[in-house]
Amino acid sequence: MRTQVAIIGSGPSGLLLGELLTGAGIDNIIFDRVSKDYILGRVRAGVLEESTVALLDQANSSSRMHAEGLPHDGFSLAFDGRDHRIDLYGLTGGKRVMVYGQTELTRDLMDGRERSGAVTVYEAGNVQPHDFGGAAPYVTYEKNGRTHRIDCDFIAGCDGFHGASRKAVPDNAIRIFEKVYPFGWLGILAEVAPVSHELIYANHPRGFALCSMRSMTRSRYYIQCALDEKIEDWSDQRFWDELRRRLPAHHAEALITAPSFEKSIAPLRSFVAEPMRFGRMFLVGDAAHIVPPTGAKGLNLAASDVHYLFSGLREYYHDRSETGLDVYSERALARVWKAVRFSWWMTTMMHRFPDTGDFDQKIQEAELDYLTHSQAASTALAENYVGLPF
Ligand code: RFL
Ligand code: PHB
Repeated sequence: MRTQVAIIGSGPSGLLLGELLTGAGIDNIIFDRVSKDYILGRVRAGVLEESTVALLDQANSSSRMHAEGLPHDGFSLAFDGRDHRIDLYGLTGGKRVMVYGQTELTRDLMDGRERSGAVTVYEAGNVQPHDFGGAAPYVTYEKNGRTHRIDCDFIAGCDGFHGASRKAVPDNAIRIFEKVYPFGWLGILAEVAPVSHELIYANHPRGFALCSMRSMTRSRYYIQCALDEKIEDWSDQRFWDELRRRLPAHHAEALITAPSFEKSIAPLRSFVAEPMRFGRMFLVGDAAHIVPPTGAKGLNLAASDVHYLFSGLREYYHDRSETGLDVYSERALARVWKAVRFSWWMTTMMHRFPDTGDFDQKIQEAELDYLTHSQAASTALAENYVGLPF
């Protein structure tokens, strides 16, 4: 069997790339190691930049997002018992973000793919990219006891941080930059109205907390936790009590609680692999880079990679030009590093590190105080949060 672009991974980056390629008449097949239901069971990102929304428009996958998503014009930074609103809309000359769950976005893209009839192979075992250094790459996978081979022009490695694509690159051809943070986020979902109509990022001596949402009746809350915490040790009651302690009093009093229906711990890491192109294989999204979730950038970076790769592939097939593909890695990495910097900065400013004391807490509060009272500093935060241009 043959296709033009073989896409490994059916997460947001693989699906979005697939939809854009199909829309441009470029044949593609997606392979994922797990099932559709498994992918739709993952709760992850919640905040989309306007550029990500525009790409979903371009992929014809945005109608439910526009109907059900929540446009947000600002968010709150809480510290030292008070909170301060960052007016994203005012500070950026009219930009906002869209609060819409990654699960819903993924479902919309999968539905679009089903309608167009493009092929996705779920539960494909041992998916492997081959010969991407030459002119005739191919992908193999196992299904129903047989090994299948798909020949292609290009391979898009959209298979996340633990995927097979990056692992297939020889060590001497790739450079890794990494920072692992000494804490994680414990997150829950509950069927309750959010404590505030906008997100609250809270810095507190007991640790960071984030109040987010999926809708006006479904809340997503996170608290910073130690890396060795066990989910079984966190009853709902313990979670709600801890979250309340980390919020300013007026929010703590307004918090509505209910049994959670999802609870998980995510480690925090910054990671970049360079370059993002290896001959005829391109790494996209989490396969190439990870950011801590504090800046809400992971999914949005996956979208900007897709934008650059899609324009390169469209130029290749429609205009017979390789220029876009040649500059893919450089263009993508320039935007990636700015988001890595922003996510690292916001993580550092908002979290309690195990080896820091009262002095560092005071420095964080001074930085937050400066940030919230200086138009220049708030503007820099807002400009990065809504997303730098592609
Ligand atoms: P994904 O979503 O990991 O999808 C990769 C797909 O590849 C498949 N796969 C394989 N397939 C075949 N063979 C293999 N060997 C394979 N290995 C893996 C997997 O099954 C999967 O289906 O990567 P993608 O598409 O690049 O998307 C990236 C985003 O998922 C990620 O960046 C965001 O979720 C990060 N993130 C956030 N991003 C934001 O922009 N805004 C946010 O508010 C935000 N919040 C978050 C987040 C991530 C979080 N966690 C859990 C890490 C909050 C959290 C808690
Ligand atoms: C979320 O709603 O899951 C979310 C929102 C903002 C972040 C991270 C996660 O910075």
